[in-house]
Amino acid sequence: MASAAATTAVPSGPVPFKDVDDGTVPEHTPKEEFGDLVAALPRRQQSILELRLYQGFWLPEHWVPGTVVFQRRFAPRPDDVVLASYPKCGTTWLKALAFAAAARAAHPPAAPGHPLRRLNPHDCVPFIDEIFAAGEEAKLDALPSPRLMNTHLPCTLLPTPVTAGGCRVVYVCRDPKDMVVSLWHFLRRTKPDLSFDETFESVCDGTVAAGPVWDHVLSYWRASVARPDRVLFLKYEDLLRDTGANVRRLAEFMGRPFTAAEEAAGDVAAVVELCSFDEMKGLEVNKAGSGTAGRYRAMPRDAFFRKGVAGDWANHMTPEMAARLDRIVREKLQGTGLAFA
Ligand code: PAP
Repeated sequence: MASAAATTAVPSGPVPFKDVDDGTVPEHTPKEEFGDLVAALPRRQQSILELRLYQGFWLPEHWVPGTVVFQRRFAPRPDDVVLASYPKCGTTWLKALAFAAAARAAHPPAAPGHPLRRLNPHDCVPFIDEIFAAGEEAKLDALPSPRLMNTHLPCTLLPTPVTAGGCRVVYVCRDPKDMVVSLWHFLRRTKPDLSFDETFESVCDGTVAAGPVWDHVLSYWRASVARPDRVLFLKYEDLLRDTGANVRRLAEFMGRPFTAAEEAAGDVAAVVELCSFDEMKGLEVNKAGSGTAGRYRAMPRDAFFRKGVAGDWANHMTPEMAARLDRIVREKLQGTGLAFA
């Protein structure tokens, strides 16, 4: 007689993280374990956030313990895909696109019951360092392969087994001017009187969460140049221009290229449609209330779907401000082969 193990179908990933998160909370967290390390780091207050300078980047204080444990204990699987981004540069969209493309065999993108129609993308793809911050890495271990996870950490802060090529990394960047605008609107959901100028200045001088932004972008750019087979570098503006072409690149990079039959069946277009701004913004799950996973627990879900365009900076900053930020970024990126148009 076949054993139960042999007759039970082995689940295949990626699966929505929220569907497998049993809600258990460990007794001890890295916050206690690394309290002294955090307290010894240089500190700056930036608007609502307490920042600590950790290995060259200003991290929100509450990110640091999880980052340390992530660096020390994360063991990538070869088929893992880590989605990386600077905040407000297309994280939510990339999570949706990558999940829809990678899980399309189990969840056809046009299906009414697709997980992305009932879960916010942040509930499908977990923040890795946050899982480590909560001491919940057993939940990551329990995820079936291939796993999809994400981080806002720069490439130089990722665990060595990841930067050594132990898994694939997909990075999305965005014109920093539009990032500032998006960040300001997002932070205002928590601090309505936050001035745009304050947010802008913090980005320009680098003391902003996960900043300086140019060092963040360059860390992944350099990695993608050195190891294009391991690090895929995407731009939000390119995704807007031709989402389908980038979904194909993404699927191929993740080791799941669209077949001719899938192309003929319109599966690429179905992924694009499912993850489109209007579709995602219109879903009940992304309109109602707050309560995405972890870090964004208290954030209204609609805060992740504001406008979804390129060039909104022109409605928020003077030409002088735009020229100043452009100049800073241009100088920092000079000679690297990377530029924002
Ligand atoms: P996060 O880092 O906090 O998760 P992130 O998703 O990177 O945020 O950024 C949110 C931006 O992506 C918002 O930009 P905006 O403020 O300029 O409008 C949001 O509207 C945009 N966005 C979210 N989902 C999509 C999507 N499906 N298509 C295009 N843009 C999107």
